Amino acid sequence: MKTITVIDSHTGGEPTRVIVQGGPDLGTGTIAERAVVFEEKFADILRAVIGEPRGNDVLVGALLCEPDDKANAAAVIFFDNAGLLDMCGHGTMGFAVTLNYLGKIGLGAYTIETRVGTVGVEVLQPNRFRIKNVQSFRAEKDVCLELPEFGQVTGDIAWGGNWFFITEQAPVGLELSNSNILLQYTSQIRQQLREMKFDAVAGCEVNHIELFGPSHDNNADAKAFVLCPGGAYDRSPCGTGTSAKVACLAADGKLQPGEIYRQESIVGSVFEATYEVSGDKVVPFITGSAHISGENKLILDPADPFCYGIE
Ligand code: PYC
Repeated sequence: MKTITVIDSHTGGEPTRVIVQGGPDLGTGTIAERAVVFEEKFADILRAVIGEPRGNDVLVGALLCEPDDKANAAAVIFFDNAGLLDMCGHGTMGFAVTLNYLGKIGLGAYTIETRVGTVGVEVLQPNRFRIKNVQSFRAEKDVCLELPEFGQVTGDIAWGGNWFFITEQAPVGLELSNSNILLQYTSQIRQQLREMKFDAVAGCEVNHIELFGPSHDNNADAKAFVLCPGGAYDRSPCGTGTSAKVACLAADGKLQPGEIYRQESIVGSVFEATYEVSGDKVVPFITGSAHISGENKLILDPADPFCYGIE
């Protein structure tokens, strides 16, 4: 029987499961190259770790890897039930709290390789982290879509380590009790985007949909609902989504470099963001809290008909 050791954590309510032992051997190369090997040769392991019956649609997985450049603390490949994720903000905090729990890092600043670039992570307190994300930018403004059941919606397309469609239009309030209708709405937006081509997106899918509304929390500037690629909504304020939003606010002149913007999630957790200018893009800094929630040895029994998940 094969065993895989995972550490579970959550960042503002959104779970991250880090494979710390027993993961696949991806050989050598950049973390982007090793991510391709993971996806092409070990999709069964990905499903076994993240999918039912061991996991669920909300879980984000992270494979702890050796860094290609020893100056970096670690390398990581993020994934969910739909496959690989480019970057993951809440997941980087979950990864950092895990490295801290394992004694691999302590308070201080580190760099971590992801498939879309090296990111910084500062351990401010044992459960508090500040990420320096990849360069982020708005690619398209005021993209208009016609949805079959909800009519017209206009939004921006922005990169924050993943691709986002960002809109302030929603059919109902951004409340947890409305999550089913918000899922239907954002899924229709995503379906519509699949049928469109955007040069700036370079053949990738705009696979995260981010809705904005007012926050009723004095500690936040806006509230977000984010549809993730696998069909679940992000319980955290979404680190890459906050980065994409910051890029849009910066492009509109609504947020100045160094000024603080606070984004609330649908469950009430908050990320704090600032940015620095980098040419015609921005470098977002996202601060949030993550907590360890479990340590588990997964058992992969070849006699189990659902050993590699339910397809
Ligand atoms: O925090 O960037 C994020 C994220 C992406 C998908 C789920 N969370």
